[in-house]
Amino acid sequence: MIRIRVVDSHTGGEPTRVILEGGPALGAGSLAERRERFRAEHDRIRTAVVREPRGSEATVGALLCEPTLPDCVAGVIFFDNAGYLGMCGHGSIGLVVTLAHLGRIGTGLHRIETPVGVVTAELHSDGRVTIANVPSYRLTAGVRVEVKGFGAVSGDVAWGGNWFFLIENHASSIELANVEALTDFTWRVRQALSASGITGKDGAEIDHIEVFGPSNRAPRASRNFVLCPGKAYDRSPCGTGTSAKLACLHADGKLLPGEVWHQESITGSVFEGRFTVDPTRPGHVLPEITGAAHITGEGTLILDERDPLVWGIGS
Ligand code: PYC
Repeated sequence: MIRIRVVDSHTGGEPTRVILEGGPALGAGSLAERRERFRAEHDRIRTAVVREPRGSEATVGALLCEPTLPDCVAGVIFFDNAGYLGMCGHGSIGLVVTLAHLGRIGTGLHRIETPVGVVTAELHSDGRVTIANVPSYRLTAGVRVEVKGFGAVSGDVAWGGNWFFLIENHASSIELANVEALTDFTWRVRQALSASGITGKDGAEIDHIEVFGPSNRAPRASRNFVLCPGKAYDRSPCGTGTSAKLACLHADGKLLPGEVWHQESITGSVFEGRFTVDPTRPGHVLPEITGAAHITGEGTLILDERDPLVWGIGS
């Protein structure tokens, strides 16, 4: 019998489940090395924690780890129903609110180590959190891909802590009533990118597809739908997706450093995004994403090997 102590929260509708105790022992090494050990040796803990019947298609897990850097308050490895994430914006906001809920941190600045770099988080006195995300950039603009049933689709490839394909022109409006149609479209786009050999840097798979529509918070705003790697849509505006968007807005000269961008999700939740230009890496921006999370539960997951679905449905 394995007992895993968790705290659940949601950030703009997107759930985060932080593992406090009982997670896999990953030993020492960088967060990237420990993530590989998690993947290679303990993957069934991932599926047991986030897949049904304990989790849902939208649940993102966050394994709390000892950081390697002494000035970091925590290390974290994010994962979902399909695998492991480089960074997770909504999850980082959820993690900070969870640590505050547990009395482990107070308001102010905190550094968190992830497999793709250190992110700084500020917990504000009103409970909102600002994440200073990893350097983000647009790799390629106006990439055309032939999508089965939709014809040629054009989008940008950008990094915001995960790889994104960002599409401005498409047929469906960004409303909850269209989730099925948007999921079908974006899943086909993802398959077409893969079939066409269109990737992020160094052949990395583009596993997040983001489409945009108008928001009534215009002019510096849009509404998005983000397809996550496991085919679930992000209920939040997606922190890494908003970072990728900021990188594209900067590359197109459509948003200036310091200006606020309101990124609204399909559920109506909103992140505020702004950036500074990275002085050390040409074409990169340093995004800041602000949002709120709320605690939804505290508990102990029980993994009983007598349960035929102990490792999660589909595992
Ligand atoms: O907020 O960065 C994010 C995110 C990635 C996947 C789900 N949420």
